[in-house]
Amino acid sequence: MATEAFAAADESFGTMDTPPLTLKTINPKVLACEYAVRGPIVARAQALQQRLSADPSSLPFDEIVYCNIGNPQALYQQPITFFREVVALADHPALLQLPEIEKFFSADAIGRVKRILQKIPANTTGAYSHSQGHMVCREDIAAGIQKRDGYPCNPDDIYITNGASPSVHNILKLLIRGKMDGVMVPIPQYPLYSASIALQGGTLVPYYLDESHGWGLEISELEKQLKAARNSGIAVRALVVINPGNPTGQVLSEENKEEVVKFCKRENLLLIADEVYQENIYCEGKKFTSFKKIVRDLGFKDSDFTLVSLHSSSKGFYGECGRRGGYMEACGFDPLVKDQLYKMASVDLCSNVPGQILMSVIMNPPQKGDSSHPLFAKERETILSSLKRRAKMIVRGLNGLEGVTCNDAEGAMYVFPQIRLSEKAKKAAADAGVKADSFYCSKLLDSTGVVVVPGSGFGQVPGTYHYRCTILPGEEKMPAVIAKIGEFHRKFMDEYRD
Ligand code: DCS
Repeated sequence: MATEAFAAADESFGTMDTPPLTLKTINPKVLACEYAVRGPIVARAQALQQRLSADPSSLPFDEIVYCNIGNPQALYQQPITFFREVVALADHPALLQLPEIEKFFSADAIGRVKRILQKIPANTTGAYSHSQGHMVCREDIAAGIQKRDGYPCNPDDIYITNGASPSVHNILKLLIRGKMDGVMVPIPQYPLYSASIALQGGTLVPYYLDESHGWGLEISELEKQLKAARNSGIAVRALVVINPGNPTGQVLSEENKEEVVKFCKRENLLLIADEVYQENIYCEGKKFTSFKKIVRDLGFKDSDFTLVSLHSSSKGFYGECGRRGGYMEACGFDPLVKDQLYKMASVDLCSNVPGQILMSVIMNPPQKGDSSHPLFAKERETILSSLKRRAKMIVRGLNGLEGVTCNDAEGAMYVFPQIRLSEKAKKAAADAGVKADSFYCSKLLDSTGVVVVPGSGFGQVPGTYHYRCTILPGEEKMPAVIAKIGEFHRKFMDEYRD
């Protein structure tokens, strides 16, 4: 069978005129993989950006506002001083010799860098590290996790990666053996999961979040979808939970998380807890509790429960997406499987060392009494309180529009409004050969310069239409962005009224 397939493929790249790679001869799993956050609408936005640079009066707006991606510093969010001081000094330790160094860098950043560099072999960020990351960074991350959860964390369970994305790829690579292996993923979801499952050739088993209950996660839905998948022969192996949610912004309650843990235990599933938005909580009365804490609170030890928890330097109040820091904590893995996970990490040699250091300071930030603490606390509070105001502002604006409903962004960085589109609009989209939500989003881009991502890129209940918009434009700009979206929406509704 396999030989036949290759023989057939050979024919298509057998001649000298055919390039070694064509769409017919590349890995079909790559073709099956989609990632809407940087999809066609964004490509169009980049083309419009070029037109605008060449001739600023060529379009009905004067700038492109990138609300398609959770990339805070691209929208001018400022980095946290302490984190940058540590990374800068670690990369150029000659600065530590300057006689007036304390005028430019805080005393605790200097102290932190000295401590880290002393524990790194050859004291340099320019050498490969242990494949899971330098032990000093893993120890600081583990100490941060322990402080957060109140339970021990073993640095050997930490795998530092270039952002959380490679952790997701690695864990799915480890898990998925073929088409009949299934991974339960929320719908709507962050498309890294669908993309990675497609690349590994597994099966995505969807479970729908309940929009009418604030994008709630219902255990009955998990049970229903698990049963359906198993009945069709799929070996369901893992459950992904994104909390706080992307693109949906919900923060799960503790009781709900307990139910999820018990469900995984009952059904023998690996729980993959994507907790990259753990510091982005805006909802009064809700707080972040890690799945690790819930698992331990329920009395499950490593020997009883297998859990992967993900975190990243890209999100939170730091938004250091370009630094590529992230980690996964893998709890309760069979030691022989851990060896394989280590082997996979070692094939990549190691993640970038400045990203490792950054992730370690994020998990072990200045404490009360440290010289940097007042500035750190102020920067943190300024960013988080502004995000909270922006989240409320945009939800209010969207809910004021005809045919639009939007749940609160309790956490994360996005809103995911539902737009009720007329038959006329749906027909116009079909005539243009695009999905109705893409049609709406590309019209929005063309008339306002605001870039959002169609809901179909994340998955949505068939027949419903959404888009995802970040809450990241600067607070002073937000009213204008909301006004532009509103003005466009009113015109669109009038133009396509049935
Ligand atoms: N998990 C979730 C839920 C995410 O939203 C993201 C990034 C990641 C993992 C991986 O990010 P890093 O590799 O940078 O750690 N979010 C993308 C998004 O939806 N907008 O921006 C990027």
